[in-house]
Amino acid sequence: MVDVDVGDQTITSAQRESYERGGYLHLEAFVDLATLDALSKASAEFVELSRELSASGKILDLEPGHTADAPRIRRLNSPVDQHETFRRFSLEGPVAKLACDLLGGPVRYHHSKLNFKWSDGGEEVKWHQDIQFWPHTDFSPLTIGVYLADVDDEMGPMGVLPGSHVGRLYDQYESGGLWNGALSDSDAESLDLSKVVWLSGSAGSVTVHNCCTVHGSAPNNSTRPRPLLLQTYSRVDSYPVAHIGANGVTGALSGTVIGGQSSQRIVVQGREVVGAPDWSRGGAPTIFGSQQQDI
Ligand SMILES: O=C(O)CCC(=O)C(=O)O
Repeated sequence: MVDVDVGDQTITSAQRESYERGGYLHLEAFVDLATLDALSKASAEFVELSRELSASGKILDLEPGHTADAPRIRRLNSPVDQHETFRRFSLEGPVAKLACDLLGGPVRYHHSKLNFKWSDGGEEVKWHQDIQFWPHTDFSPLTIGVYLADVDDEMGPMGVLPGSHVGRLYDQYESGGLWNGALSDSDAESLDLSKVVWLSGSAGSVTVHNCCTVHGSAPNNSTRPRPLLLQTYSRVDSYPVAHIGANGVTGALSGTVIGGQSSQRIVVQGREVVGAPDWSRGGAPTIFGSQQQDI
């Protein structure tokens, strides 16, 4: 369990309603300059680390053209597990508080990533919804993105389709049965993409999108990388469904409860189950140990 400073609300009720209605939010100047500087320094450490690598690994996902002299990083995986600055920021900092404010109480951290979208052609992210990647027991999960640099329209900012979070949940497999992780061309063509909102913004601004919101981003055609630090949280009574997609491989800190406690209550088919404590980190006692109270 992690405490967050429960001081002032990070958002107004109008902003929360706007998120609930549209499935997204964009807040300018949300992260202060000192924090932003610390995040950028931590990020730069991984750029240096990448110079020693010639292929993607567990920590860094590299573009094919990556070299020591001209790094091209696609993603830092699970920054929260890689660096104390990222851990503190995502689990105790202003974005954790924002998640609590948006979800109306304690939250459960799920995963994090830092998408660099490198300069001069850093790759597009096709239209997709997140919930199919890591289904939960409800649709509360949301992802908060923090731009670590100023991002204009040329740099492939996050694009969201307002209202799509209450619409259809798409099958993101290809017709041959391969996982594609994106809407099919025909499903994408069925959407009114003229309504997409492109969330360009200055360093320190944040984007929020619900797990069902259709979103994506264009290639980065500028000369500057577009680092976007993303972290996902759900309501505390929402749980990832095991053995589907990324659930179970989202890092050692996945499941951390922020801003309160978990009552371990879950509603399944309309019936409330008061579940046992979380033994995923400490190992489960046997029923004998629990019943004899010698755990
Ligand atoms: O980096 C982006 O522009 C979008 C990232 C995203 O949607 C994802 O990684 O799921």
